[in-house]
Amino acid sequence: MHDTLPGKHLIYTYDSGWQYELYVKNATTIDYRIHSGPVGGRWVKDQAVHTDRLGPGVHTLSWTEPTGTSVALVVDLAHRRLHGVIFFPRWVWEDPAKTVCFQNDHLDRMTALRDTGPAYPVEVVDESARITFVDQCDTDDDGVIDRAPGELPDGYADRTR
Ligand code: FER
Repeated sequence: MHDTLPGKHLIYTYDSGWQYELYVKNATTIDYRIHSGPVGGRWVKDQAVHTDRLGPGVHTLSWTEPTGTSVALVVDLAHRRLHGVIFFPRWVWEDPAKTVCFQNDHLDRMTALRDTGPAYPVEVVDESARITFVDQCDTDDDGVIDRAPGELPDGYADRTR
């Protein structure tokens, strides 16, 4: 079951304390929510991603956001570890709050901010994380990530599984 990435629903905390939630909708699409960190409160549906399987339980995901932020993840489901590299454009790193929203409702604003920049120098944030929650959901389920992080029941992201 660790060899299937589509349908996986994960919650993980980077060593920096930043907490993220990821739902792999299918092999080329993710939905996600950011629970804490500089872009805490941000959430996104239907982000196009590239995925691959490196070996038993080990998968990669990588994508570029409409903001120009790029992310590359290695997910080790068997050991519940994850490694992320986030490449923040300068404007996001300087004022992350500008990207905190339900991005799908603000795509034109995000791409306009991206095009205004500045993009450089890119801030590379390289972190490992502990996966605290794993569920196998159906694919293409719009109910897994369907509201803002702040609208979830108390303790939602603290559940372990
Ligand atoms: C992650 C790291 C970064 C992640 C998403 C991001 C869903 C997105 C960051 C951004 O757009 O600012 O592990 O997983």
